[in-house]
Amino acid sequence: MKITDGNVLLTSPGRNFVTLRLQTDDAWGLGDATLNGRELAVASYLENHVLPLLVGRDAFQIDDIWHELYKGAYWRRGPVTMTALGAVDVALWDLKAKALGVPVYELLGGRARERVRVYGHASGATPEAAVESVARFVEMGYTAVRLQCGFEGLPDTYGVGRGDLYYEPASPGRPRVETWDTTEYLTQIEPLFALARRELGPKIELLHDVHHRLTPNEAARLGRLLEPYRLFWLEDATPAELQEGFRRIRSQTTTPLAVGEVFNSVYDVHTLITEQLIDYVRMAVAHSGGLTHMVRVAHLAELFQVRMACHGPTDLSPVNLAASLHFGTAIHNFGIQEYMRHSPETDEIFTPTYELQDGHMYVSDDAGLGVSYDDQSAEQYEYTPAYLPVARLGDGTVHSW
Ligand code: GCO
Ligand code: MG
Repeated sequence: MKITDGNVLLTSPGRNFVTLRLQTDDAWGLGDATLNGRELAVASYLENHVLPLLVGRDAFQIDDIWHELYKGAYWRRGPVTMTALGAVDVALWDLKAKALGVPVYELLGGRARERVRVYGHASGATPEAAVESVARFVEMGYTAVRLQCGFEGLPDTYGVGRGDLYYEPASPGRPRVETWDTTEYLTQIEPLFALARRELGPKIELLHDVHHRLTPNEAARLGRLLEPYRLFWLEDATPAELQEGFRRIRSQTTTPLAVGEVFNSVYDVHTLITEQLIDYVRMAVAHSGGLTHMVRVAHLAELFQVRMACHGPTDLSPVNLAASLHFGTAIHNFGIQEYMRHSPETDEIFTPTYELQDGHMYVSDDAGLGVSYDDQSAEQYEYTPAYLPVARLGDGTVHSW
């Protein structure tokens, strides 16, 4: 079944999405090629350097195409390359599943579970508002909720949503500047979780994202400080490039650790996995070479009792969420899926068929990923350059955002 055509599609229903559509005479498949704030780099990589190599290739040779694009480029890894490769890979799985008339999870080994547990994003300008927000997620049926809030001296810190359900950190124009202060954070975070446990009881699973802002030693202190509140995980406790940094954190605390949303290769995570320095790998299917590569990461992780929990923010499209849910449905050592609701305008373009019920997601049994692309709705929204914020300390020094 030969690939006859491919299109890179840009749309911006409140935020930018890049989608790859690959076609054969009888089927089509979609892949998410969105890299927040660097969208056009991936679009150009695909259009200029990948699509010309794909037309005429057998769409069913997914693994061979993966290796040709990975090894054949000579220049390996990196977010732009691996996002482009991820879009091709997911589009080919979608296409092949459609051509065979089965859902993607069947090709990944079949169902390992009936439904995929998700966690929601609660946040508020103050600890009180954030804990109330968790309570609303619990009322909606969620069994796991991420808790972030603004603190005194840190009004615009990472993770505080502008509305209750939609979270969008990127903004048009030059990057917004946010202020960071580690002492303010480390002195106010423990009372937040104390309040949450007092109000919400011991059972609800609570998660927290540090967003790469601490050193390994500060992160170790935080992990210890939060032990009494039984976190489900502490995410991105220290900048993720330094795998060895996690040795310090791991040796000091039993708080479970998750990391990986800025990774794109198994080589970014192999020390963390093989030394059992983390509990969850949070790589995104879209940014990590697609399902083909993520299955390899999952198999390595399984050998070391590490679980998979794919990055699933709203700055990736429903195509990526659907791919993550098929992965979560089929992969034995899957842990939990991040879920932030997409806007109604986004869902109108992609019309996803997955469904949320009682804090769990169900993928449909439609052939492929169960997501489509409505060109007409998409064309209403023109690509608008937008950037993530930059963080600076009080004295003006740049800090990890
Ligand atoms: C998460 C992430 C996101 C990122 C975003 C950057 O845990 O979902 O930290 O909120 O900040 O994906 O584009
Ligand atoms: Mg995160």
